[in-house]
Amino acid sequence: MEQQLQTIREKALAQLAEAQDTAALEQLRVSVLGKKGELTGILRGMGKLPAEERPKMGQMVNETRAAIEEALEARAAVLREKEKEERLKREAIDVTMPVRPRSAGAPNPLYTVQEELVEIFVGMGYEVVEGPEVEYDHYNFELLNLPKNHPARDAQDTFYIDDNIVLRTHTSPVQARIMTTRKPPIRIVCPGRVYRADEADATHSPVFHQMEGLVIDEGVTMGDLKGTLDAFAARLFGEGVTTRFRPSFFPFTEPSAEVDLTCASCHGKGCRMCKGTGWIEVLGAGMVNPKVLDMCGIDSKRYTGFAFGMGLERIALLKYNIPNLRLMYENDLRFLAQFR
Ligand code: 2NM
Repeated sequence: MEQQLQTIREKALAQLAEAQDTAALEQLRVSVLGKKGELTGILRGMGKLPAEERPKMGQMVNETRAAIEEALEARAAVLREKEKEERLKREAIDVTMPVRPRSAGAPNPLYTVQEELVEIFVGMGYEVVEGPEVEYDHYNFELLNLPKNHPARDAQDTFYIDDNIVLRTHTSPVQARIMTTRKPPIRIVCPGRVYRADEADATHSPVFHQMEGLVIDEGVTMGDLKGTLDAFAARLFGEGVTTRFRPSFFPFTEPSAEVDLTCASCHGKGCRMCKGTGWIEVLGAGMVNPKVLDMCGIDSKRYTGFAFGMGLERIALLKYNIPNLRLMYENDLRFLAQFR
């Protein structure tokens, strides 16, 4: 039995030195020290020994077990360290590795123009207001003095959802909503997407963008409108650019004007851009029709107001010399990257 113990011990120590990972070591531990292991087998066999030999034998078994356990633990420590090293090496991250290049986007010039216009008017104390693109006939037409059977309401121009609901044809309904819900003073700009059943070409699209402004207070005059738009023109296109008002007609303003800006290409001298006139048509404007004020619940005997509107596409085309509207709707990076 002593011989057997010696063999078990030597074999275990030899195998243990060979074990290359903690899993192999654990297998070894079970096969020697486990419930059905070799050493446990010896312990069981001790029952057959004469009683006087048992203590000495038991002590030897314990010594053997202790020696093997100690060697196992030492080897396990070495292997755990080795496995940790390997894992760290495997999981190492090279922080100096360059990232995969990512293509950056670029802002659409239409949006840049909108931001710029908003910035100019916010600087003059205006508030930005937005509203629904699917709008009631009531706000889009009725309150703006565009009664039933007015030519601008023709099915040709307007996308109808049903008898009472349309895709807004301008952003004025947002202003009508504000007029019906607030008291003057009112000073707002309304940028946004609008819809008209137009044939698409280089300068027309069934979906386009507008920004309209509205100021209502006691004593607001056409002079305030002129001064405001002059300041706006200079901020947008540079010092020296002013406005020229030509008489016009809109149902929602009276009087109404088409507003030209000094041609920024030739500074008013006359060129191809302005067809020799020195002026470029950019806005519509006027004094808010008293009928509109009254329909919206604002007392036209006490208050007056001015309003103006412009197409963002047209301003972007002029400002960035873009030849075709479509370029602004396709978001081709070869085009957009020129505005980064
Ligand atoms: C324009 C031209 C003239 C306008 C009028 C109103 C409202 F709601 F106050 F009546 N908002 N915008 C207006 C006036 C818009 O766009 C060419």
